[in-house]
Amino acid sequence: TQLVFATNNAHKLEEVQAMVGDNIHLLTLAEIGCTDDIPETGNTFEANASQKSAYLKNRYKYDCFADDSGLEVEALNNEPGVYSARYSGTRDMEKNIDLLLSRLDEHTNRKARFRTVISLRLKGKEYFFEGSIEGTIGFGRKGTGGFGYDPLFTPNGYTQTFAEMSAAEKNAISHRAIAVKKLADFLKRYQAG
Ligand code: ITT
Repeated sequence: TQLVFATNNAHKLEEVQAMVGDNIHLLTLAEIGCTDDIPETGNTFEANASQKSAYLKNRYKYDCFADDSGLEVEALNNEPGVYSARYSGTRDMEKNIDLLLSRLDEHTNRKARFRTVISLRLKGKEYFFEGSIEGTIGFGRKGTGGFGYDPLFTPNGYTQTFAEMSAAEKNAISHRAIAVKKLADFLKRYQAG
């Protein structure tokens, strides 16, 4: 199967391709000649994932899926949430992480969760798959792997941040892994029946 993954985030692409294996060949936006800045104006992960997949489907007619994801921090009323990629007003993750740490400064409640929502568009229908993982936010960065807020996030039951884990370890337990497993199971059943 070939399926277009509507993302400009190379880290997401790498993670998801490793998760789905060779059965599904993920086509990138570059491979289908799309260099558009896909609009993302929703207030929820669902709305944004849906908006991204709809844009690609309408404009390029490909069956495709999109991932909208982010970090929800309990003490910050679930910020940065859908604003995770541009929390500080820029896509500079150093600044985004600094801002998050400073806003959490006076808080002892460090609980957070990562969430992913996937919108799949297949033969005129839309399907959603989601995943989340609970954990805590550290007081500084730890580790150099992964991307985004990974150096801050330690999943419950673990002692390492996502950025300290190997890619294989993160990809076995992450919010994205949970959502992608549901997507892959769906595609398997879909093709069988
Ligand atoms: P696309 O919309 O092109 O897919 P994006 O990076 O803009 O790429 P989002 O709008 O979904 O993606 O923003 C998600 C942000 O949330 C991302 O830039 C990271 O800062 C953060 N994030 C998402 N998943 C993450 C993960 O597994 N580890 C760390 N941070 C993550």
